[in-house]
Amino acid sequence: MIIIPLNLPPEAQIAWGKYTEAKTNENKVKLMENYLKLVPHHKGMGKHLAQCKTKLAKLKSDLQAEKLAAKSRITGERWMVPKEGDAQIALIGIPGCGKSALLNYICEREVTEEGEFPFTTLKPTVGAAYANGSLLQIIELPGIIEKASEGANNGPRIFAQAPYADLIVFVLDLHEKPVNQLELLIDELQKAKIKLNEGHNNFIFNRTGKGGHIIVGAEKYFESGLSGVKSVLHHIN
Ligand SMILES: Nc1nc2c(ncn2[C@@H]2O[C@H](COP(=O)(O)OP(=O)(O)OP(=O)(O)O)[C@@H](O)[C@H]2O)c(=O)[nH]1
Ligand SMILES: [Mg+2]
Repeated sequence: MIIIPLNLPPEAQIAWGKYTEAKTNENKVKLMENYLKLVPHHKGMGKHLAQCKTKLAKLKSDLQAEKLAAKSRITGERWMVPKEGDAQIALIGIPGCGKSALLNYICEREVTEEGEFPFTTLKPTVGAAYANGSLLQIIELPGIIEKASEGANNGPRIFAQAPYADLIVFVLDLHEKPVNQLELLIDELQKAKIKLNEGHNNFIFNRTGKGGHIIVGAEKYFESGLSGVKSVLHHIN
């Protein structure tokens, strides 16, 4: 909590009052900036000014995170979340394992509803947070169930997003046989041809003289026919 010095000039007192009444982060940033212009910058105010500047920096980062989350909110039939910010992080887990709770905790606000029953989050849900100066876009993907890779619970749409993430976080409910959950997640991701702990393949597209293309570096994917070809296309950024 910021403690207000007793010897503030009247105009700064009024500006502080306005700041404390602001409801949105956008207004808080504006009003704090205005307040800082009116506070005398002498030695006695050093500690107070430092506190206000720290608060302003936090407000600015919260505002940026809010804007990023709003920009990438999923509406209507749209599912794919375009990458915004410095990194995209996907939270993956079985239904009801605590993905929404974790998302809300990391983002320090109620980004999404936590449900008493599984299958509460049915579409990708996006939040944002700052960590060490980096703006992170965090996506809760709907729960993965058995046979998701074959289509269950929108599995293919979930797996279409996963390769775009810079990091996939497995969220496990420690009360519900976590090892089984982990095995299920890894199994379904592998069946969906999503590579874990490997870099992107370096595919090379060579145009042929006759108007076609040769793709170099994708041989192992082509062994599985059309689904392999689709998988290759998914892995190309
Ligand atoms: N005690 C406890 N409860 C938790 C924790 N994390 C989540 N919960 C509760 O578990 C329930 C499910 O949590 P959610 O965060 O909605 O789970 P989810 O993975 O988002 O679920 P779906 O969106 O349905 O897939 C909610 O009632 C949460 O409040 C935790 O760490 N401890
Ligand atoms: Mg959820």
